[in-house]
Amino acid sequence: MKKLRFGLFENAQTNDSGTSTWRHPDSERHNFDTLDYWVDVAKMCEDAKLDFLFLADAWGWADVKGTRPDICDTEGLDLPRLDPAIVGAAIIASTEKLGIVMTGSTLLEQPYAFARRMQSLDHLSKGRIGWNVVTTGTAETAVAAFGVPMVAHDERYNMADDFMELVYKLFEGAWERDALERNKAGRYANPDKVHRISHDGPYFRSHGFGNSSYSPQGTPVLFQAGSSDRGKQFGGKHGECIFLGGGTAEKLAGQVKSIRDEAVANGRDPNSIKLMSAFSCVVAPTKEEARRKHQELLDAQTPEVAVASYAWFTGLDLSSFDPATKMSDLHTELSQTQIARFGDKTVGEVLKDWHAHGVRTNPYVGTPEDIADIMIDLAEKTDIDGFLFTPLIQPASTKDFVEQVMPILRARGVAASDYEGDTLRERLVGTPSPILSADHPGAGYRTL
Ligand code: 9WY
Ligand code: RBF
Repeated sequence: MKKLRFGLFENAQTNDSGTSTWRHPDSERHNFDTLDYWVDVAKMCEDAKLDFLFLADAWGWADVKGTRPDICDTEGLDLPRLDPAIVGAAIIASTEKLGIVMTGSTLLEQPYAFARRMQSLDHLSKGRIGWNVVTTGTAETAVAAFGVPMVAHDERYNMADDFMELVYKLFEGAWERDALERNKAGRYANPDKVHRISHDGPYFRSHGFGNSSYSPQGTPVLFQAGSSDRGKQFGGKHGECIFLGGGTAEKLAGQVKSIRDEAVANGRDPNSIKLMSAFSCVVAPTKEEARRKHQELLDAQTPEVAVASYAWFTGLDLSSFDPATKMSDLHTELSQTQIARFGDKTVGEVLKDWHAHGVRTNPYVGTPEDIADIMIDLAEKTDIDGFLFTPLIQPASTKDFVEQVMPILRARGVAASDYEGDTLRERLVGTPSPILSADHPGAGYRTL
């Protein structure tokens, strides 16, 4: 079996993803706005040889019929946050090999400034940066805050395609890879290798020179997580690593196949896209202890948090519907994934599910051997390339996972015992060099 890849899902806020776990005695997340918190988490990832630390991010807040529920503040549910790129920059200094993947919105960022931010991080980290490209599902309150017009779900992806074309020009085409000579007796840069870019797209325009030079990876490793139809199309074109929301082996295998097919339709090698499934677990030396720990987490959750958090993702107040309503009858222009994932379930069933695990996948509960068996079985049946570990409480759940489960995965030969390759792209995507492979659409913008 191929060696699996591992990332840790994190969020620079107190209480993410819809479960009210910040009050748990082992949770340190209420200190998310301290450097110590992030240095400790990053070191734990690097000691465990995880491939990367992923910082999710979103804008906006839960808004139910124009009102923000008080519970969002009392439970630290969606605000306040820190900027993931700044947290990422802080982590660079205290790590050497760990990849750092940040979420950035193609709806709300300015491509020209955003490209420079990514290039700066890639330079300073010597090529350890990834960018999770999102179109921002929680758009309604976010666009109000930014003072820009609302854009519908699928159109947000058209906008994202335009954003990508412009940043590829800046990442790949503006400065050639060897433009800088840094020769005190000669010249600093070769002017023949510095180019004007020109972009007049349907949404974005830019003319002139790139603000940063070619960084170690050129384009940061491109991550994507959209599982709507339009999201999958976008991922199959641009994504090098795609996050899947988790679920049964059958569901995952279907998603893996459709994304690899989309890659082929875009002229790409289907195996060059790495697919990583979100994965949660509650692990303890005995099954009984694991079940007890899980019950503690369920008891920490309240129905009000479940309702408010679901509303944040979709704008829908599930408590206002008849519990027998079919989810497939609901519609949102916010995150459609959060309706589609529940198939034919009813509103009442989804409220129970959300109470148990929020936006995360339902956790597996068991001994370290049980969890390792489940992970290996899932990987064998689905052709995924690895897992994005989504902890229920931080840092305690990650500590349990890396101390109890990772050693078993390593002993069974499915997890690497050390970092291989210098840059995140070489290590994770397996390219022969740090830059985008030739069959990726971004490589076409490179000036040779
Ligand atoms: C995240 C994991 O609904 P769609 O399929 O279009 O912003 C795009 C959003 O609407 C979703 O796509 C999808 O990208 C959601 N998403 C994540 C999804 C998964 C499965 C594991 C992580 C995700 N992280 N949307 C984020 C995130 O950090 N920010 C975000 O806006
Ligand atoms: N964030 C979103 O803004 N929209 C999503 O649809 C979304 N889906 C996610 C699915 C999974 C399985 C995971 C682990 C995370 C997801 N996130 C999503 C990211 C994250 O949970 C979210 O930004 C924070 O919860 C915001 O408080």
